[in-house]
Amino acid sequence: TDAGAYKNILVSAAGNGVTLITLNRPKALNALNSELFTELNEATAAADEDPSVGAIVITGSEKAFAAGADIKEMRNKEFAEAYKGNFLGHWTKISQIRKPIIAAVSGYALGGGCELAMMCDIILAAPNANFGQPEINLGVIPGAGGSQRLTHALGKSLSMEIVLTGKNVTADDAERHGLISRVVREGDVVEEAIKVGATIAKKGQVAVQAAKEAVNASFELPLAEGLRFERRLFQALFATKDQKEGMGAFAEKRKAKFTNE
Ligand code: CO8
Repeated sequence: TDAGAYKNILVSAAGNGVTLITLNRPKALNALNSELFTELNEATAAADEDPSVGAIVITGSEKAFAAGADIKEMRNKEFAEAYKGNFLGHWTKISQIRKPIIAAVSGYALGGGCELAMMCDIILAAPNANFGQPEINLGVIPGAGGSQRLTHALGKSLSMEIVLTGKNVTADDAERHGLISRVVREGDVVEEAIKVGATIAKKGQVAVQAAKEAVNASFELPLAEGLRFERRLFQALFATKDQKEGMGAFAEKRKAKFTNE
């Protein structure tokens, strides 16, 4: 899709194989309405298919990564309509993107915003980032992974406290408890996320996709199955030119030039 066709997001090439997607409803603190998510799905799917892209960065504004699903859009929904129409079911598509996605979070990442960040593979945060699942204050519960991915990341006690009381956690707390990989200096989070993306985009892309698949399998498979899955993928990579190039370059003391084959 032509990037100019999107109304709720901005898509740009950040160079070095990185696509930058900026959520762009700043006045609504990037509340995630259905149209925004459809656009996000289209833009990430397009990047996934584009051979010149090796990683995707998703960011919001200084004040808000995203303050949640759009409450005004949801407030009058009824059960039958939500259920039959699989309301917000299309949100799960982000987690099926094969290329690495890095969330660069500044400000509020609440409700669906926190869930979107957790659907990404790596979360980097600005010092003002704030994570939470305030759905309990709205008479509902998290609906896009908040009760599951948050618990995998933070453990039971803190996740329960966040989900049951609606309290938010700071960037430092999120780092301390393993929700994010690190806090980045003020003003630098997007640039740093693009740098990480560019580093990944330089690797052999077959191995990158296999690595993402293997790490994600650890959230779904029992250990023995996960180890078997990892080993099979590892063995399969000996069928790639990138493996010959990578190991050959090491032995010959030169830099590897991967061709993604
Ligand atoms: N939905 C719609 N509009 C929003 C949202 C939102 N989630 N968050 C903020 N806005 C709007 C405000 O209504 C306001 O609009 P207006 O200017 O027209 O009045 C504008 O953004 C600015 O917001 P505030 O004036 O409130 O800004 P403050 O700085 O005073 O406060 C807060 C910032 C604390 C973030 C506050 O806006 C807030 O509490 N927002 C709601 C946070 C929230 O409850 N999020 C969870 C939503 S529910 C959810 O995400 C469920 C996901 C389930 C997915 C299910 C998939 C199957």
